[in-house]
Amino acid sequence: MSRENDGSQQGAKVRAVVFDLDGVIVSTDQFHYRAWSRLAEQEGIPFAWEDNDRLRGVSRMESLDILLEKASREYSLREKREMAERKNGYYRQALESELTPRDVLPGVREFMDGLRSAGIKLAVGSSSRNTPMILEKIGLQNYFEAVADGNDIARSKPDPQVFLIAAERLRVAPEECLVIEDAEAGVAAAVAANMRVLAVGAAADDQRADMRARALAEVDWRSLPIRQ
Ligand code: B16
Ligand code: MG
Repeated sequence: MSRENDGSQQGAKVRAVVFDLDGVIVSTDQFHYRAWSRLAEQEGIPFAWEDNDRLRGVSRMESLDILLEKASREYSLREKREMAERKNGYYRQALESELTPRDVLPGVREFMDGLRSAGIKLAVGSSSRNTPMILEKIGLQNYFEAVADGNDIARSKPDPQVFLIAAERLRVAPEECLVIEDAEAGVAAAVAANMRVLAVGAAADDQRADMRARALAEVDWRSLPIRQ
C-alpha cells in the first residue's frame, strides 16, 4: 500500500470506516455492464466495456446520460426514465439469480472483522439504490452499524452527501472517518466530506487519496491510522 498522509502523525485517529459497496465489497461491474449493453443494443447505441468504466460510482440517471452521448438522437426525460428503469430491471434480475455471498471480494470479510474486533464502527456509503438488495444477497444485511445509499441522497458522488449521512448515522465526526473507494467520483466525495480515503481498484492511482492499493486484499487493516 502506498500512502501520502496516513493521518497517524496528524489529525484525528479514525473511529469509523465507510465502505463504498460496488467495487469495494462486491464486484457488480459485469452485472451493470450486461444490463447497460442489453439496453444499448435495443436502442442501437454503441456501448463497450471501456464505456462501463466511466459509469463507476456515478448515479443511474447520470450513467444513462453518459451512455446516450453516443446516441444518434435526443431522448425526452420520460423516455430516459423508462430506459433507466428497464436497465434496472435487467440488473436486478441478474443480481437476483446470480449474486451470492461468494461474490464478496477477496479479503474483505477478514478486513472488516479485524476492524470490528478493534472497536472500529463500520458503515456503507454507496450511490446504489439497490444497496439493500445487494447486501441481502451477499449475506451482509445485518453487518453494518449504518448504511447510507442512493435512496437517501439528493446529490450523488462526487457530492459528499452520502458519506456525511453515513457519519451522522454512526455519530462519528467526518474527520474521524476513513472512506474506502474504487471510483474517482467517490474519492472526490470523501475528500469533500473532509474524510480520509483509501483508494483501491480502478481508483488506485488517484493522487487525491491518502492511501492507495491495487486491492483491499493487499491491505492489512492494522496499517490504517485507527484508534485502538
Ligand atoms: P444503481 P457504488 C454505484 O455504486 C455504482 O458504482 C455505479 O456503477 C452505479 O451506477 C450506481 O451505484 C447506481 O447504482 O443503479 O444500483 O442505483 O460504487 O457507489 O457502491
Ligand atoms: Mg464503487
